[in-house]
Amino acid sequence: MKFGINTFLWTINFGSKEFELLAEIKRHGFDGVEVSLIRPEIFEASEIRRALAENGLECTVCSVLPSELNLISDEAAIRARTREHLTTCIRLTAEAGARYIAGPLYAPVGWLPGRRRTADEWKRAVEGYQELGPVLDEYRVELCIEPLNRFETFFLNTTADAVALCAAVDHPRVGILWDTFHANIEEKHPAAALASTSRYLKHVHTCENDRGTPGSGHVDWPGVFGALRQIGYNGWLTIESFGFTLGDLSAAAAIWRDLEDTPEEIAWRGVEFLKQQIHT
Ligand code: LER
Ligand code: MN
Repeated sequence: MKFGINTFLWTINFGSKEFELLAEIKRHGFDGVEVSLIRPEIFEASEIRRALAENGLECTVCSVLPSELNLISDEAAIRARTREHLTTCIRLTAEAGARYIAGPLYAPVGWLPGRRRTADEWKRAVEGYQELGPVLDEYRVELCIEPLNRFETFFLNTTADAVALCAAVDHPRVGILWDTFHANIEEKHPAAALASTSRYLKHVHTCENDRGTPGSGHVDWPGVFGALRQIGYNGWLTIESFGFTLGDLSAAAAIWRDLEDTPEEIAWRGVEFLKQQIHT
C-alpha cells in the first residue's frame, strides 16, 4: 500500500506557494501527495508534477465541484458545463502525473435541497459518468466517486449506494473513494461495508472519527485493515483532514475547533500509526 497526505490540511488550492512542504512530507515517510483541484484555471499541473518528482513523491488528485456546477442538475446546460469541467480536470490530473481523481464529483459539497435524491438524479449521474468514460480511457485516469455523510450531501451517503452507482455506470475506470470519516457516520458496520466494495474500491481516505489524527479516536482500524486485506486492496491510503482556519474550506468540512495542537500532527503521527497497522 502507498501512503498519501491530502493538502487540504494546509490549503484549499495547492500550488507553488506550498512546494516548501514537500521535503518535510517526504521526510515523514509519505509516498505521495493528494493535491486539490477545484479551479482548473489556477491549477499548476506541470509545476506540481515537477516539484513532486524532485521530491520523490507521487501524486493523486482530490476534487470537489464549484458551487455553480452539478452533474445531476435538472438543467441540461449545467450538466454539460460540469462534464466539460470534469473533462478538463481529468486532463489536468494526467498532466500533474496522477492516475486518480477522487472526490464527491456529482454535486457541490454542502448542497442539501431538503429532500431525497430522485430517480432522475441517479440516472443523470450514471449517464454523466458513462459519458466521461472515453475521457478517462484517453488520459488513463481512474475516477473515484466518494460517498459523503448526510450533512454534506443528500445524493450518495452509503457504501451500498456507491457500489450500486458504480455497477450501473459499469466502466472499469469508475470506482469508489471510501473515507473512514464518512463511513463512521453512515455505516452500521464500516469494515463490512468496506469489504463489500470489492472490485470497485479504487482509493481510500483515512481520517479519525473527529477528522483528527488516525489512531486517536474510535475508528475500527483493525476492521478497516482486515477488510482491505480481505479484498486485496493495494492502493493509496491517504490521510485527509482540513486546516483549522481555512475559511470556506474549514466551513465546508465543518471544522470549528483545533482538532490537534497543529495540523502537521495529524499528518506525521497519522502516517506512523497507519504504517504500524499494516504490520499488525
Ligand atoms: C469531504 O468531506 C471529503 O471527504 C473530501 O474527500 C473532499 O470532498
Ligand atoms: Mn474524503
